[in-house]
Amino acid sequence: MNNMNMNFKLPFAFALVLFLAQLGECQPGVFDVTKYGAKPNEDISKALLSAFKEACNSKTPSKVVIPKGNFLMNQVRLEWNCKAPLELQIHATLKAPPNPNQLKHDMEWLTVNHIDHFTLSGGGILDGQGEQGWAQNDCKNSESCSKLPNNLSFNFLTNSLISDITSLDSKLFHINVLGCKNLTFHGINIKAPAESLNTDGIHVARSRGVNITNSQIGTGDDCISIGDGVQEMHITNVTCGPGHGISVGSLGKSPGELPVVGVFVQNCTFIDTDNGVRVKTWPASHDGVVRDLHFEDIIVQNVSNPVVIDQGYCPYNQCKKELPSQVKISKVSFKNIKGTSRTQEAIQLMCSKGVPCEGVEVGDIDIKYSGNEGPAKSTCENVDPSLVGKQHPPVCSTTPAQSS
Ligand SMILES: *[C@@H]1O[C@H](CO)[C@@H](O)[C@H](O)[C@H]1NC(C)=O
Ligand SMILES: *[C@@H]1O[C@H](CO)[C@@H](O)[C@H](O)[C@H]1NC(C)=O
Ligand SMILES: *[C@@H]1O[C@H](CO)[C@@H](O)[C@H](O)[C@H]1NC(C)=O
Ligand SMILES: *[C@@H]1O[C@H](CO)[C@@H](O)[C@H](O)[C@H]1NC(C)=O
Ligand SMILES: *[C@@H]1O[C@H](CO)[C@@H](O)[C@H](O)[C@H]1NC(C)=O
Ligand SMILES: *[C@H]1O[C@H](CO)[C@@H](O)[C@H](O)[C@H]1NC(C)=O
Repeated sequence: MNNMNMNFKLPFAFALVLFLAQLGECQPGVFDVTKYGAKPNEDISKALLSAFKEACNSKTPSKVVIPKGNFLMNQVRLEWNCKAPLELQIHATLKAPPNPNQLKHDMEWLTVNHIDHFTLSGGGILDGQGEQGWAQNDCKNSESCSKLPNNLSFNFLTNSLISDITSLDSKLFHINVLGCKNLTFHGINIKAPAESLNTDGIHVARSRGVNITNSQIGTGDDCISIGDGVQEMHITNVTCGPGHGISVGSLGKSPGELPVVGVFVQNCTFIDTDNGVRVKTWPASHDGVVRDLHFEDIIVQNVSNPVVIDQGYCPYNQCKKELPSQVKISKVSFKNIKGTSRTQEAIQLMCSKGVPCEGVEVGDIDIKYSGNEGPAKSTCENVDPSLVGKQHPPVCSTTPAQSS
């Protein structure tokens, strides 16, 4: 391009920019919910839905924006055949109705379904206002207790990103992920009190390529729980606590569960949690497969049970515990795990006598028991791990109950 051409084009481009700027708030591709009737401290559900539907019909990438401020939001499901990538920017604090009886039981609070190239961002806060709901949760007494809505639900998203969002005090699970492919969570902050029941941080099932990075999760239940059918999941630089740690499972309770294959937990820290990294399967279970789990570079601080395989998991004591789990666990490694445990049980590898664990590798372990009843110890059943590097406490060395 020669100079003359440039000279001619620059002022023209400048005029075009001015003209676009004069269109003012109607920036192309930006759908601000306040232009659709959303008002502070009022329910924005309808406005959000309208803005979303228009954005979704746009043939070029679009943004739905919830600006800074406090808004109420009822249950919303964003689900449409979007024509181009769509970003939902939540800069606001959104509050759920506090009374769970006001909510439909067959719907989450905010659901996003079936979108390719979806992004949720904006640094906003989703406040589930769960306190009233927790008081009604009777999961301790009943198995069919999942009647409270989850906070955020992402289903069948592909190539998507959830970043820079805070979820507070969900009524039940904070974030539920099902059927997604290539979904990244980055910079997520989840908070609920240690005593809130079943407020799992992020639960993922039947998904491939879900990554969770640079996030902080403190809840009353699992930090991250991994259900059946999860493949190629990477969890990196996540801090958990309080709560129950990162769990694969529980598995084996229902027939037809899909294998869990390829879970990588790296550079994660657990503070004041009940467990660190854990695999749990039910006794008297259906068949199942868990393969290729790798836990590496983990710090535990004041964690009750830092490393756990529990194939006799039966939280409400309603199982036939004498019948073994049929979920086969293989190719699992625990490497470079350091810190302190709150009980002597630093390492528990309790595999099924029906299908003993295979290919378990334990690398460097340095866990000190912080109490004074004696040293930290390990307990092992039906597993014969290969040991690499140094283990403190010694792992599976003095256990009589090795598999034969
Ligand atoms: C997920 O990402 C991988 C690697 O980038 C790609 O090959 C695959 O097609 C993606 N999956 C979907 C459903 O887009
Ligand atoms: C998840 O992380 C792994 C390891 O860093 C990477 O190979 C993979 O591409 C990531 N997946 C996505 C969807 O970003
Ligand atoms: C780990 O995540 C935290 C946010 O929880 C972030 O501040 C920090 O920079 C991350 N570290 C690395 C090495 O990415
Ligand atoms: C873990 O953290 C270390 C030190 O911050 C860093 O060098 C390494 O790349 C990290 N590993 C992963 C998988 O992020
Ligand atoms: C260890 O964790 C327990 C349970 O969360 C907590 O009550 C206790 O204060 C913690 N101890 C220390 C020394 O942080
Ligand atoms: C968060 O709270 C809302 C309102 O109770 C609920 O609908 C939603 O499902 C919760 N999210 C998760 C993932 O638990």
